[in-house]
Amino acid sequence: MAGEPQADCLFCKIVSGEVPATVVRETDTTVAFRDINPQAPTHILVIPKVHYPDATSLAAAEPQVAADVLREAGAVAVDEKLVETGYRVVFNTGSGAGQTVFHAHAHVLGGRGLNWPPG
Ligand code: IU
Repeated sequence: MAGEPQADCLFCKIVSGEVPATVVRETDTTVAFRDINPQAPTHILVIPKVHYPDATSLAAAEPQVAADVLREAGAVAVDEKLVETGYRVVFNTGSGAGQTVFHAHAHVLGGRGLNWPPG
């Protein structure tokens, strides 16, 4: 059923605690944890606890939870002191855009200069 945990999903396993992660924030609907392969001095993923394959399908089905993810991305930026220097929130969507884990997630990147356009 839409939104239900998927047995083969790594991020569902992080939500359940089956797979460890360095969690920095948690709410009723979201978890934020450090990326294992950081692409910037600060690189944190914010995920919904419910399973949807990407951010736009989450937003279509559960817009309040999508808003929670975005709000938590902003809270991470405050916690990590990224607001003054700037930071990027990225939702890779589809394998052609670099998405490798098909459970919705926001990357929060900061702590260095970030070029535009991204690669
Ligand atoms: P992507 O947008 O789907 O490519 O992002 C997936 C991210 O999940 C990527 O940055 C990985 O380094 C990260 N990640 C992780 O933090 N922990 C893991 O066990 C695995 C991937 I697998």
